[in-house]
Amino acid sequence: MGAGPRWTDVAGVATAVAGAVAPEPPAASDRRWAEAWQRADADLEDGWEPSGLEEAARLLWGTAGAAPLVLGSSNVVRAVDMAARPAPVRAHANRGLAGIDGTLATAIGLAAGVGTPVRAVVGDLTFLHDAGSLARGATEPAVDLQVVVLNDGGGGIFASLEYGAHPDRATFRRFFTTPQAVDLAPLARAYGGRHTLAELPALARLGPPGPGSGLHVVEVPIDVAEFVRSRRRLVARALDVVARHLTAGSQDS
Ligand SMILES: Cc1ncc(C[n+]2csc(CCOP(=O)(O)OP(=O)(O)O)c2C)c(N)n1
Ligand SMILES: [Mg+2]
Repeated sequence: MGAGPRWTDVAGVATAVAGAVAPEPPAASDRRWAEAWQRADADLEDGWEPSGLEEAARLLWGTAGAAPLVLGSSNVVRAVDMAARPAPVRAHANRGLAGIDGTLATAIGLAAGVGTPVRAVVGDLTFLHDAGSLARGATEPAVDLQVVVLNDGGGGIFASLEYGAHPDRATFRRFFTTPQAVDLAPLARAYGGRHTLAELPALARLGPPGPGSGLHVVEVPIDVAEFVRSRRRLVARALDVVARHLTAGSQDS
């Protein structure tokens, strides 16, 4: 039996399910292997220049203050994972790394339930997918919600995945990037909110949402081409670093 209240073998195919395995001190070779990975990681981090997307993620994480932070899926949560420095931030994210639906509803529910201002950081499609959640029943209390939209003109993540190599750029844009022709400023106003267009450097001065700030949509233009170039450089360097630190023989040097 496992230590938990239910069988861990959901499909019922195991003949034996073990409980906790007693930890054993790692063998010297395991330790050297782990240390080689740690050195490779530090080496990679050393020369890393974050792209605009990751810089925005780092700033928004670092300036969240006491406001709970809701992270949109796709590149946002990944950029925070890559770039954020350790800080006592209360972060929330829906459904792991996938599902772009319901993120604004989550942020509004959190603000209403916890009773504090909330900052949400989302991609442009994530924002548009759930913009209807910004509608407030006329008899419902307002919440203080700052929504930072990292607008890279559609699903930027697909440019860095295998679909990004599609030979026909128009087809790729239409069916994968799916950029939208929606003006976020009047949209925010229609829901009783304010809208600010903020270039990346101005983000450092964007404080967390405060009591009584209501709905504030902060739109930040993000250069997706720069993100893709930076990601390619990072992958190339990662392969190089791994080759140097982890190929046979290099562990003992
Ligand atoms: C409900 C739902 N529909 C579609 C998808 C597929 N999907 C994953 S990421 C993504 C693009 C999201 O775009 P955006 O919010 O702008 O984030 P970016 O990729 O630009 O960081 C889509 C459509 C999904 N995850 N969930
Ligand atoms: Mg996007």
